[in-house]
Amino acid sequence: MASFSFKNRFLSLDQAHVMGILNVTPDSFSDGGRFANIEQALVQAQQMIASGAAIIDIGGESTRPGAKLVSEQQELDRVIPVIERLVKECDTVISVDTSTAAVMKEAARAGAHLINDVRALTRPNAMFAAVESGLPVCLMHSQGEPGTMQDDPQYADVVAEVSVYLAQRVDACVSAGITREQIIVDPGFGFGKTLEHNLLLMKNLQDLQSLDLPSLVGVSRKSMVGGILNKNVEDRLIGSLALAAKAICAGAWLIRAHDVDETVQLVTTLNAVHSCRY
Ligand code: YH5
Repeated sequence: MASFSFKNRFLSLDQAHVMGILNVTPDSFSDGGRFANIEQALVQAQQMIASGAAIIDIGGESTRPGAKLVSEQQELDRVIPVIERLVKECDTVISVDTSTAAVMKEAARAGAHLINDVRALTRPNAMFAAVESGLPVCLMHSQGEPGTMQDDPQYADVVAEVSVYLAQRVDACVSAGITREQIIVDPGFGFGKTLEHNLLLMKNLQDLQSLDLPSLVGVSRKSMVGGILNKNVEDRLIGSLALAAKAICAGAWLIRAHDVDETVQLVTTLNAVHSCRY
């Protein structure tokens, strides 16, 4: 039974798992002050863990299309207290969704187990901070910055370009001192991609397997689902689950999701089929 190690915590590579999304951006909370926000985030995390999340992904920067950049200090203030508490109070893998070197450093000190970077360690000092932390990393493909990435994304061959980009970032990490065993890759659905690009990537997702690394897929509630079904964000669960099923069948290892209970049911069902012996 092969497993991926996150410092002192481990996840089997022989089955798929769910990463629950914990947003600690101010727009995700009513204005109850910092303490109330932390407590509310912890309650939400414990609910996701009870529903079977294998990883909790904590993010303090909104990377939705058109979102504004947050300052380093804002990001630190939002995520570090939540990481500190969760590492103490649960035995789930704790991931930090950040591109900022200082946040990576502080998150590692606070006990985080994974750095999830939608900018694949391209920001100044991010590679160095990740190497210094000794933590595994998730490298995601993106074209452009969240503020403008959906303006006019262009590719000659989106599937090939995403694969080549990820392979190059993996090489950069290995050169900097991160081992291949510490790397997860992610094609970055919705990050500088039209609906057509997202569909092509999903249809050909098995091509990513040639990198021979575990992969993460995040489609939960994204505009890709909205574009297919013409549904508002609160009505995208079924579409998100359908894409998650397709992703697992194409070899994805982790599914990043808001609706953890439903996504765990989906993943557990497919795991049962895939581990059936005859
Ligand atoms: C991802 O795919 N995504 S943040 C727009 C939405 C809904 C959700 C309503 N961090 C990923 O979740 N990290 C984010 O429309 C991520 N992979 C990895 N590794 C964006 C997000 C979202 C955006």
